[in-house]
Amino acid sequence: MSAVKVGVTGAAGQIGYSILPMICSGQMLGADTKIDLALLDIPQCEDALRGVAMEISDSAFPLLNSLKYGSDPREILRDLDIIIFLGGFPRKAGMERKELLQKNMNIFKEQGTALNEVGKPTTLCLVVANPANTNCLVLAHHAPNIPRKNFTAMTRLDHNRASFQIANRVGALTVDVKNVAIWGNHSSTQYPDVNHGTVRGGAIRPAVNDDEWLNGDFISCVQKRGAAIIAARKLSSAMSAAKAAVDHVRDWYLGTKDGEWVSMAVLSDGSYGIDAGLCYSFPCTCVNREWHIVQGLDINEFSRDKMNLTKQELTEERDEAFSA
Ligand code: NAX
Repeated sequence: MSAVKVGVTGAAGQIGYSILPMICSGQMLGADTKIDLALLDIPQCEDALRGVAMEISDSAFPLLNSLKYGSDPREILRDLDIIIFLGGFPRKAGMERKELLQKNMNIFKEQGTALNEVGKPTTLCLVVANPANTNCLVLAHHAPNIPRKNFTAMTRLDHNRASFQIANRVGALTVDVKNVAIWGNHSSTQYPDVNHGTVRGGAIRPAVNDDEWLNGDFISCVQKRGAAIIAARKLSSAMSAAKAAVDHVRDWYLGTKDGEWVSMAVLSDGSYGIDAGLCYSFPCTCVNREWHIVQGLDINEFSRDKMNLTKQELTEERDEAFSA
């Protein structure tokens, strides 16, 4: 089998440092798949990126077929099979949300334009950099040569966090928890939904037997977990974000397990009343490198309100992003 060409932007950053060894050791695409790695960062981080590339080389990963790096998106994003977009402008003290959004819109406009010229129609894109859903929408908008279905944003970290909270509550392992779902934005308005999930093969609600917790602290814990990690570590989550990105790409590229779904932010097709085109997280299954939104789930009034709230936030973000 020929090597899979994997690109990572923002590769000199914290998530980059965690994800690159996972990719090169086969955790993402399997132990038999060779990797051609292409790393992008900004010119100001050239030295740091060179250092990361030296460390990757020195790790002597048996699966690493080739390695290139640089700061020109047209050169680095050319002809890739998979791109993980970690690079973005970080929020600084005193910065307005709108300003952060605009700075990142400019980055994703530039990278989308480059991708449109040098990408392949089969390139699969995962946007991790925040605001992830809206960055993804902007990237897709500026790369019309690539199918809309190839653009996704990451809510898998939220999905994994929700699975852990349930497992921990009932004394199970995360592998025993299946089919939680994250709806909406990767932000504090997201809705972690356990109504269709199972733990050790039985429904989550009766197993947990505490609706007050499930409808209250559980939801806010998952919504605010990123902030809790920053408060504790003085840095944003990186190891768990890297693991989630690897999980997202693996399941997309190699397929989800029978009877199981994962959460992915995708360009809505109008399912569940979410406006077509909005980048919204849904429960999805994947087969043949294509995602499908899980259909036919019953949505109660509590869920509908929460799904609408996060839809509203995404609509505002989208309008701001495209108003400039
Ligand atoms: P870092 O600030 O450590 O690294 C970001 C890297 O991106 C830096 O090396 C920077 O030079 C580079 N960069 C900036 N502009 C670029 C451009 N135009 N082209 C290429 N590279 C560029 O951040 P890190 O902790 O690695 O986080 C990366 C992104 O993931 C952030 O936007 C962060 O907010 C986001 N996250 C998203 C998560 C999710 O679940 N979707 C969770 C984790 C994380 O917070």
